[in-house]
Amino acid sequence: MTTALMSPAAQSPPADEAAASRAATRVLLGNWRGTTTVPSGSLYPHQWSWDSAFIALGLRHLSPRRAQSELEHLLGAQWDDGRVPHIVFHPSVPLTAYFPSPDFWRSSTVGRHRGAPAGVETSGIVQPPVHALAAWLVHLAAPKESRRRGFLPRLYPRLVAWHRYLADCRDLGGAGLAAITHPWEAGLDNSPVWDGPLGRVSPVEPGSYRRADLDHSAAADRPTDLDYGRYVRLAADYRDSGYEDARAGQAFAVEDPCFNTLLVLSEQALARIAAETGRDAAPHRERAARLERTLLARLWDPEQQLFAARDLLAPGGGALLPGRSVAGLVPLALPGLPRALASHLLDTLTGPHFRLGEVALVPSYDLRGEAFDTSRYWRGPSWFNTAWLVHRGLLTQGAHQQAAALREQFWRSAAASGFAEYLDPLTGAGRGARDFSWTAALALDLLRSEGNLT
Ligand code: 9WN
Repeated sequence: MTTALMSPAAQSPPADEAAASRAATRVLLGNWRGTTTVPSGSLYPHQWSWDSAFIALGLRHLSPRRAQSELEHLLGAQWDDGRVPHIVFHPSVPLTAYFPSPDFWRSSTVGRHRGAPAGVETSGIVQPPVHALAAWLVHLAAPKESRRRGFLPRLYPRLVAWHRYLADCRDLGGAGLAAITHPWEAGLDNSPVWDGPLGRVSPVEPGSYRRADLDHSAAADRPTDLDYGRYVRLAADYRDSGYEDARAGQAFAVEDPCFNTLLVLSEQALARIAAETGRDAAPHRERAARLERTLLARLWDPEQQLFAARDLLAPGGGALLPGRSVAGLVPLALPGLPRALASHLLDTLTGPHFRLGEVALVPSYDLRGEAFDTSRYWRGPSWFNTAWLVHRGLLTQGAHQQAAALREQFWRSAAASGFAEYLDPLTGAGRGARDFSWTAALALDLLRSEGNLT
């Protein structure tokens, strides 16, 4: 697809902001594959679900048309049961480029009875539902063009079906929240918070598959082989069940605060989309309020002073998981968060466990936690998408000074690290892939949005 790009200098930002903006634009142009953007040309050469939502937030400042295409293509691969797959595979990329590949998931055959599309291969698991929020923000960037193309009216039924899938098939705890059944579904794959529930899963034989990620990234920056063995077991068992979501069949079932906060924000966005397209917004507003109340009641952890994930399969019928993860700070972005909880969360964010302002961005895991690791993936390193969510949370709670400081640190470290996938929180050194798409997209978004919520 050919689409016109707005000049990166259109809003004349100061010189070094302009340079960062140009560099971020180059990354996004380089990773564009005609209808979607790959998260990384080397490590992740397909389309990922929550990546595309974050990428669209950057693209909307360059080409609203490309931002729309990113979301349209992802939702075009939605299954008839409403699930939005976490990966949509590019057919021209060799099977060996990424594991697990299409011949592992076999969506078009094994997933057929759940309505997996016939013409495209996808994974069968999901990722956090940030899409309706992204669609709304993409619309706001160019409302006329969005209306002309019927962007929201076309997306709305698909977004509704996506949220319905989560309500109907993933409410495994029976209280109304969505449960994830694989750590990859959290997006924070190897967070130490998963160590307990994941420890109950028996890994597959080490020689039964080949990791492609280690061709591109240092082993010390990535999940261990033992974790991978367990990820593969969970995914293979889910596939072999025919991608059925009964709680009885799951070896891992967790209600995650980041996933569910994004669901609340997206349901609120659906209300706005419904109103904009002449539909009834009230059911979405009511559902968002219900979800928010349930999240506050079920996932607030008064001992750790942040939100925690609930392990639905813990002995005794469920328990909050120990360990402070950045996922537990994401509810700061809830506009209805009670003042007292917001104040506790801000204390946790600035206190010794996350040290906002003293370390690089926001560590993915408690700096004082036993499992904290400066370089291994989601076990400590600071990631840009969760920092963007915390930044949104700071704005939502009116913490404007802290938000402004985080915004500045964000785009500077994004550009200085070559748009790294993640950072060592103690040194600020880049880790994982470079030219990583959501790092560039979200830096661009903060540079262009000047610290407001739209
Ligand atoms: C598995 C693409 C994805 C992100 C996830 C991140 C990582 C994949 C992997 O990369 O996960 O989905 O192979 O490690 O953890 O959040 O969406 O960027």
